[in-house]
Amino acid sequence: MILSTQITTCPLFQTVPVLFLLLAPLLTSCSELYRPVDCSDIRQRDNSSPSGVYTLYPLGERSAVQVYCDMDSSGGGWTVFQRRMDGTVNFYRPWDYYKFGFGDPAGEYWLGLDNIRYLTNQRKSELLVDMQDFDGKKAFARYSSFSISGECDGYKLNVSGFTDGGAGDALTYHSGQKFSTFDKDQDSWANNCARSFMGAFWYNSCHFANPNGAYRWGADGTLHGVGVEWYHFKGHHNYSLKSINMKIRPMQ
Ligand SMILES: [Ca+2]
Repeated sequence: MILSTQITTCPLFQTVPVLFLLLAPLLTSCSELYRPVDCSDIRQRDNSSPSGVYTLYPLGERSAVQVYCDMDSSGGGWTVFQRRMDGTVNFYRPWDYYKFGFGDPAGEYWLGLDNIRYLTNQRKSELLVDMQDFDGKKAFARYSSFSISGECDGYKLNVSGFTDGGAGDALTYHSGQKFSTFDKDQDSWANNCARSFMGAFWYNSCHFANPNGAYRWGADGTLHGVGVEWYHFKGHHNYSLKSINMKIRPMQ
């Protein structure tokens, strides 16, 4: 008697959760439809969205990544892929960190070459580089076209269309270069630029910009060219900036 009760009741009790599981995707699909690819999507959906950390999906639902969106500069909608501001994060890291990203999206971080590749490959993008020195002087450099190639091509940089916001053009020199870290030398110099200048970048032979260099708190000529630098802004190679960030937005 007990056995037969168990046999008849168990399937009944199981029916409800099974049905619910089958229906669950339908019930929740509406809220899951919105998966912004970049910060311009968020801006477009709600133009009062403030600057801050958001979750983006550069390559579909399984590619969630936390990113800082700049909603204030030049109309907003900028996806920040590189950010230095206080020296709290060590940027002297090997290849895999630059490939996949590191740091804190609310502070200093690098989004990762794969994500930058996805974003600039899907949508033609422009680049804005904002910077500030320790005297509070601000400047920017803007480029109407920015993209990078895939890993098998060395994440080669393609940047053009410079507009001067007081920072000067320190990046065109790097266009056409592959990305280099201290453990993966793909630069155009006989020696290792990343090791010599304590950073990771699209080094040529070697740099006019070193945004991922050592955070050195301003003017310091003790070691040449190793700081967080944008040569044409400060006019020499021995000034490490207070802040710099690099961000992209689809062409409008
Ligand atoms: Ca080399």
